[in-house]
Amino acid sequence: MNLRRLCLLVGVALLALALPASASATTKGAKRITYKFGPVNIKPGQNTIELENNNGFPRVPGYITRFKPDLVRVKDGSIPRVDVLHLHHAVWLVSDREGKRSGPQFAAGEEKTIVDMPPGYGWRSEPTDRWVMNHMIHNLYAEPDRVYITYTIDFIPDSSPKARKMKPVETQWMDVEGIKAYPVFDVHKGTGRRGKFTYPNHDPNAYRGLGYRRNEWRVREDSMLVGTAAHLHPGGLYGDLWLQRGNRKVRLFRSRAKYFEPAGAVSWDVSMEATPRDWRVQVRRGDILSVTGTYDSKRASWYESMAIMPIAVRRGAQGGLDPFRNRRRVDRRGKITHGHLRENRVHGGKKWVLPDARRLPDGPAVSNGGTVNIEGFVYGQGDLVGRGSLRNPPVVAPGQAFTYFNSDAPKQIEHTITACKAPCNKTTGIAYPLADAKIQFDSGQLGFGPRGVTAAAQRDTWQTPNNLPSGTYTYFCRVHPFMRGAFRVKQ
Ligand SMILES: [Cu+2]
Repeated sequence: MNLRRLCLLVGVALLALALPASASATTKGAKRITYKFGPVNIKPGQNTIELENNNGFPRVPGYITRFKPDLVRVKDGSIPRVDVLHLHHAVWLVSDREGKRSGPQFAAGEEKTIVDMPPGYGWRSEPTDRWVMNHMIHNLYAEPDRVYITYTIDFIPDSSPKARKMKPVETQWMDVEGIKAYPVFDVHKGTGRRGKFTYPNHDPNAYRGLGYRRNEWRVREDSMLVGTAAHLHPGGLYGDLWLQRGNRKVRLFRSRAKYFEPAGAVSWDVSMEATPRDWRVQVRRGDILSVTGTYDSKRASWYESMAIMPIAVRRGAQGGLDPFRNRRRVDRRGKITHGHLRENRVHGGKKWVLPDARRLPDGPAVSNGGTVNIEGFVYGQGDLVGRGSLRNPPVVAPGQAFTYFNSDAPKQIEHTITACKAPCNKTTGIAYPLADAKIQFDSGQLGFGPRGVTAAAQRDTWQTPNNLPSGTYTYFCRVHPFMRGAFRVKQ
């Protein structure tokens, strides 16, 4: 979906208020202002994408030099734990009155990267600009909540003498899936090379039949790049920015994920490396920039992953290093933009009360083509969190298949059946459970949503594979990972 269509959708979206919450002086000539977008009402188990008008931006002309996103509860201002409420993404779309600047300007995922321009650079902001928020807040539990998306900016108004020396940058959106409301790809365990999967390089079906590559940007005028950092999901190792000129290609920056997570590259307990403050790269008209994302594929599958590297660009500007002549001075190690965040403190994977499904007695037999319902966040049979005989895995004969049906779909509650390594019965947290079973399967998010603007699979059923060897298969819901279940293949 292109941006124009996104903006059209805004017409039918709800109007939300964004209010300045606090202001305190910071670096010379700049004001630090926190805006609150919302309140956003969070429905039980929601995982939906919304587009809404956003009135939270400066009412005088000037420059935004720093941008720090967050998510806070309305009731007490606390930051929700990421294993409970999750800022899947927020994208701040900004357009000016003439339509010269238009598109995603700032973006955040749960890694909450802070954008901080080197001195003298900033995004132009006019009171006549139009701001739109594209957000996806994921409720991992059935309890409703209310939150604000907050963003703290450093702002240099035109009335400040500092503003006269400011050089405007714009955001060039670089995304392996191009500009889409839900730009995702799957990383399957065991794919790629030597335990690493790079998208699009390792996916033979990426961009098939398109006639162009979604991860590329052809530079239209000589320009200078000023900064970038990657957005990845758990499992992500690094995002790379490349430049091709004729038949020469060079890497401009590798944005590495620094995991604080004790279990490694498996959770949102991470900070991304951004370019060094003095990183300046000269690009020429006709150059092709591209982005790739690399994930760990040894430990688990990572469904619906992202790889995005927005670049701050001085369009039409000369200056900066020629990356072919200064390879080493350009492609240097970056710096993480924040330390460990307290909301990432519940890692999961501890002993819990759930049974080991492999030792449970057989549940009822499901006939070939039979159905197991999912309702009220409970798998109809074989739910490990359920009581008594509900826990016992339904049994299907080898070579046969049965269907999971999501009865919660009309309530915009999507569930998945995603294989996890048995017993898959430990406590839920940001690092557990994982899609780490030896034999992988995943249903997709069973449910329906607006076309192109949803994570839902646009169906409410999923059929189990009919080629599974005998055994007990444990699974979880990727959307609500406290949901655990099992089924059994048995003669
Ligand atoms: Cu679910």
